[in-house]
Amino acid sequence: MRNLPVLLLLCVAVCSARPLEGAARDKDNSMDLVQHYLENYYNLAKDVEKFVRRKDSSPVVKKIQEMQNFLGLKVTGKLDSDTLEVMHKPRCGVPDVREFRTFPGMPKWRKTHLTYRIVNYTLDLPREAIDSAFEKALKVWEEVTPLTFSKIYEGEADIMISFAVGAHGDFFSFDGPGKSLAHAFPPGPGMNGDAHFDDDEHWTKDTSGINLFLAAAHELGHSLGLEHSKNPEALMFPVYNPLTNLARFRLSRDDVDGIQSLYGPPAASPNDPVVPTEPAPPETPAMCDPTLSFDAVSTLRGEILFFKDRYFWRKPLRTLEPGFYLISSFWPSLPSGVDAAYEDTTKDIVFIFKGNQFWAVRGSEIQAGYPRGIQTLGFPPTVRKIDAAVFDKEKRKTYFFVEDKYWRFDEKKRSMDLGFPRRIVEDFPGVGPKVDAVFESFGFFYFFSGSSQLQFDPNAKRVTHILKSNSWFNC
Ligand code: TQI
Ligand code: CA
Ligand code: ZN
Ligand code: ZN
Repeated sequence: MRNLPVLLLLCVAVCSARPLEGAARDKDNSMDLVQHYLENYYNLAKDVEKFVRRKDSSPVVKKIQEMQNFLGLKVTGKLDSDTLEVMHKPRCGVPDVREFRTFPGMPKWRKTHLTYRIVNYTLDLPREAIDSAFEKALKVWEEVTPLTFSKIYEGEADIMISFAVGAHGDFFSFDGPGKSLAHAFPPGPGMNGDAHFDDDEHWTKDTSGINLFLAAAHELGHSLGLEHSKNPEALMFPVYNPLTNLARFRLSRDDVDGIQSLYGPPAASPNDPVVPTEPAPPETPAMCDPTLSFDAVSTLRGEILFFKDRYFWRKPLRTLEPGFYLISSFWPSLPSGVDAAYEDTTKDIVFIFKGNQFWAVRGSEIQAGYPRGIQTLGFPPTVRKIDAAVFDKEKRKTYFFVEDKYWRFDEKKRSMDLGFPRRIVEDFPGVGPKVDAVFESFGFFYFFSGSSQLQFDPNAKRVTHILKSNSWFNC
């Protein structure tokens, strides 16, 4: 136990200054007790070694102070007799740790859609790594609240993010490498909500320096109204923890409780179960499940991508077994549960739709300037989402399916053709009334609806085959 010597020193200091009464309270017993007490009720030990130590205060002293503060004792940071006495009292097993906190007056954003702007960039990392760190950090909070964020590139955003050194226009100058790493202001107008990062730190993608994603997630917690938590498991714990397992990063229950105390949980979507069940880990779809349906299907450079929830299957035409991947492992900023996707083979771009937004990806790269609103394609505001989309390379037209209608987009003119929407049943007899997904292969359109799939010949205007949705997977 690495912290035992610390306790020993402490105890020697305390004990020699003021010997403890009572024969039973010999040093060894007391130390065991203190150690156990702080471990069990104040989360000591498990985390002590993990944290970067601050110059003035060892974690043990901090824990003692925390406990004294909570129990209304004089905050000395020392094991004085009052403190030891409390520790000897019988206790019930509920930890005393008061956990998340909000700022005085509980400031929070009075709207759910917030803007952010990355005003400048550190040279420590490539721009896209910085964009992605902030995107991922915002997503951490977005996933557990009704809040949504969009990035702006000029003007005043709710959350202005910047890198600076030394004095930088607020009362909290940075201080060269180490110590103060970053800070952020609670919600409100002007400088409130903003987050500043010390450019004298070495910002990294991993944890060799200060991990930008972790710091951003912590500071954005402040920007949204969370103060520090006493729970050492929490992202909002006041100490940067370089041993965080980034691959398995999760908000703690305490962070979620904290942010939801301000904003509530995410808005229910129509597909949510009526009776809230356990927050069960999301199910992994099985490719040979006969009831399998897809969110969207598209080609990509001669392969077929089948999107489902947070995942997609990738099927090169020649290989039998498709690969199965997390969407976020290919495109970290894409959402899960996409609505539609199509490949414009002439541009080598796949367009991916969710809600009223769409993204353009070339290979693994999201194109600059996305997401855009679907209204920019010519949809009226009444169209809230697209069910399916497919590109016809001969005519260079894209078909968008929305409920029981479809629209035709001219990729050369970049505008919607006149005379649309039309009813799907009129021009795609046998298909619909609604479709989940569609893609094109060797001149055929393949339409998906639930667990069935239709091969459609657009020239003959008829269905040529009825298949199961997962017929491409060689089940
Ligand atoms: N900066 C402190 C922090 O962000 C500043 C601060 C102290 C603060 N008390 C506050 C901000 C109360 C808002 C409300 O906690 S720090 C990180 C980082 C720091 C930075 O540089 O000491 C963490 C402390 F950058 F990694 F997020 C902890 Cl996790
Ligand atoms: Ca610093
Ligand atoms: Zn500042
Ligand atoms: Zn903080």
